[in-house]
Amino acid sequence: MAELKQISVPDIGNFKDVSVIEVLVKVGDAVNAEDSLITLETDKAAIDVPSPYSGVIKEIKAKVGDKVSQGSVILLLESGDTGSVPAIQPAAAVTASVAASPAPAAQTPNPSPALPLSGEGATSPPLTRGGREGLAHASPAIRRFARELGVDLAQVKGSGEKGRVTKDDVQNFVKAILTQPHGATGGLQVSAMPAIDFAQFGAIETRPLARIQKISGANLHRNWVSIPHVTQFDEADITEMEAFRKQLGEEYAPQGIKITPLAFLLRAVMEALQHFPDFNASLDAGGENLILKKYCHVGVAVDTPDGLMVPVLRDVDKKGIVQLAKELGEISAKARAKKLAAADMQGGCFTISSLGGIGGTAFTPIINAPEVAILGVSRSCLKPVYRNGELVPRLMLPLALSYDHRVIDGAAAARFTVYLAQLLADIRRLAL
Ligand code: CAO
Repeated sequence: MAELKQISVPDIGNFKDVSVIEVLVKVGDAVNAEDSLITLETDKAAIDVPSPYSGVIKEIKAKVGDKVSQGSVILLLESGDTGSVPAIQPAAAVTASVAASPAPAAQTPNPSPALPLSGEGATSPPLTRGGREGLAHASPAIRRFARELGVDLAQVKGSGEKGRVTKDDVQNFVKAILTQPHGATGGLQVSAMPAIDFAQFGAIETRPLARIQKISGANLHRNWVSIPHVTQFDEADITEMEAFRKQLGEEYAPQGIKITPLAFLLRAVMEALQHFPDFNASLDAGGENLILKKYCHVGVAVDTPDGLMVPVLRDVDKKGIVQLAKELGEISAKARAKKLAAADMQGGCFTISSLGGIGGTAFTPIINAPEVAILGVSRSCLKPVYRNGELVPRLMLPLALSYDHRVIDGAAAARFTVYLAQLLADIRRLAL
């Protein structure tokens, strides 16, 4: 007949007031004799307390953070078994100690290279990627569970206390791998970031990332690891362009239109895209064909208090500089006011990221896939330039073109930036 049994901490050697670091079961769970119920952590070892009987968990008395000693009641179990509570053998504790007391994550060296394996070289089973399982912070029961599923614990981010890997973490890891679209990693296999308890080094504050940062962060990461980026640098002499821009700016200021260098850049980029159509293109999903676009929509990176957004200006080839300046002002204001619709950010052919209003001399922008190139613009600077036998002061604009090397050759990229610089240096060409 079923009987309600009180399960308590068995003989755990000389340890007293030991922390409960994980409760491995919940009310209603059916367990077999020897299944792990809770994990305790001493200063030397993590120890799983096994169930002495099979049965169903009726009530849990211990919770994470409790301090327990031999005899402390852990839970109530309804069981038909008879028998006595087995003591944990010292040998078991020693085994646990070896398996589960890693060096703190922060000091764990990562022997694997950042992007170690190609698809071909990856010979390990799908869920075991690195062989660093012995260094992960997890209880013996979780290690066993992970081993049964073929999960390399070093790949699993622990959400438990001090970055400890829990059963849920292992399950979520498996779920994430199984629901990942085929080929999503493009054959790249990277070892997981170690979970570090920064509080061990000093005071900290935890602030969740903004929603936009989470979304754009995932896209940036994908683009960065899956596209072979090269960045071509150049400079454009915008001395004349600036003089004209200022004149135009004064004319349109009463109408509330701010003419910034970016409006000229949009126009010049459009001309360059028409001259070099491979830059106004995307690879198809299979990576076998280049889709050349007959339209010209250009995205502009906008810095908002919640993170980076990239609204798209439509039909740039059909608009003049003043119209582009007006739309740029409107769309960046809309982005900052969080009023952009999804459609405002779709369909871009190329992106411009301008940090010129802020400063800096150069940076390497990340391509906004499925586009194949992006132009980074830094702050213009007055420089001595050697011309016709003498040094003359010229206003130079730094350009950085990141391109997808699967689609664009280095020579084509250099031609593109040279052409762009020529257009900006002699804006009469923009009217051609
Ligand atoms: N060199 C020198 N001055 C420049 C310049 C350049 N390359 N580009 C702009 N400026 C000047 C403008 O003329 C303006 O000067 P005044 O106020 O004296 O007229 C000032 O800098 C500010 O310009 P702005 O930022 O208001 O306008 P913009 O058209 O240059 O840029 C926008 C608009 C929306 C692109 C910009 O505000 C922005 O958000 N930039 C950041 C983009 C970003 O975060 N990129 C990084 C992506 S990767 O993380």
